[in-house]
Amino acid sequence: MRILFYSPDSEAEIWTKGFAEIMPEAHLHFWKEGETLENSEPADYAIVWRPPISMLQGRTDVRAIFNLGAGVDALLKYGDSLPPAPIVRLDDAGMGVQMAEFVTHTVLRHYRRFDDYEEQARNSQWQVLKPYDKANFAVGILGLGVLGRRIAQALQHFDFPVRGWSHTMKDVPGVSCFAGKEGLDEFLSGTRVLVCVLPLTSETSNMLCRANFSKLPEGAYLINVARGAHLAEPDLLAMIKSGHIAGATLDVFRNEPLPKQHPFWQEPRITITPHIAALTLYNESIRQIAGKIAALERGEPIAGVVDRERGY
Ligand code: NDP
Ligand code: OXD
Repeated sequence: MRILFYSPDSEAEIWTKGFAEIMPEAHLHFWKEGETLENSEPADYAIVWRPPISMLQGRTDVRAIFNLGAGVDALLKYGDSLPPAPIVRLDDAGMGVQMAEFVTHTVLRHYRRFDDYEEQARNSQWQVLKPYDKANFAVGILGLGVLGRRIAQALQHFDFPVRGWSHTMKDVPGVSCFAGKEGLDEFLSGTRVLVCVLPLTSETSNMLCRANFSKLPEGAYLINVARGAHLAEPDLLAMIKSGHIAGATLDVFRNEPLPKQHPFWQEPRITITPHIAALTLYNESIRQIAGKIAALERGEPIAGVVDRERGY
């Protein structure tokens, strides 16, 4: 079995070794610029992370394209230039627990005022601050999918009121659920910490904007772990300056790496991390993809097939 592979930021040797252990029949071929179906051997499957379209365009050989991440926006942006093969995303694969760690840490840091205490410590200031009231500290999660639900579960352990917003109505124990455009305003009006873990689609792009921020209570906090294009950047800066938004932790940006001259770096109420909220884990991803290839070879259905119309 021949697998066409592209993931420029990760280590080829680890993938080769990992697949060799679990799928000895598979040969991983690392795609190089200039290779097309015409001038290279056919492949059975493709495994990719943010590939150039020249890698995939016109490839009628691959039976499925596996995305080495949960978000498929970097693939779907190519539209009809993509081969017709099913696109399969990573389904948790160890990312759920990382997201839960990242978001829980950030919520606790803000709720327990560690961000304020860090600022005080920088000024050698010893002062006890008024604690926030947990009953008024609801965490609202935009996106109640694989990762959003895992985040909700983790926050519930600390007794935060948790709300979630999705496309179709959900029933998640202990979570106040809202759905669709008609449920958004009510969801936002009771959300003190807004967590974005939505896929990037034409419907969700720029959702984190002035109009929606205005519906949050005064002093709300933003955590964006989804995609940079969800956020209207000037709107966030303006809302932080006005005091309506207390601060934000941002893991994803329109341009990554975030350029050195970007104003976010100068805003002390914004905490920046370099797209690490949930990293793609080698072993978990290899196991999941190998299991799905085996299922496809047996003619069985698999989870995580992307709906191209919906965009996720
Ligand atoms: P899922 O597909 O499992 O979940 C997506 C959720 O978003 C679903 O609940 C879906 O609703 C909801 N949704 C989608 N569109 C809309 C809409 N228009 N209105 C309301 N709700 C909507 O995705 P995952 O949880 O696996 O991943 C989510 C995203 O997290 C990824 O797409 C990626 O962008 C990001 N990510 C970021 C990482 C990082 O390190 N920063 C790492 C991994 C992922 P419904 O269930 O009703 O369809
Ligand atoms: C993903 C990501 O989508 O790493 O998995 O951002």
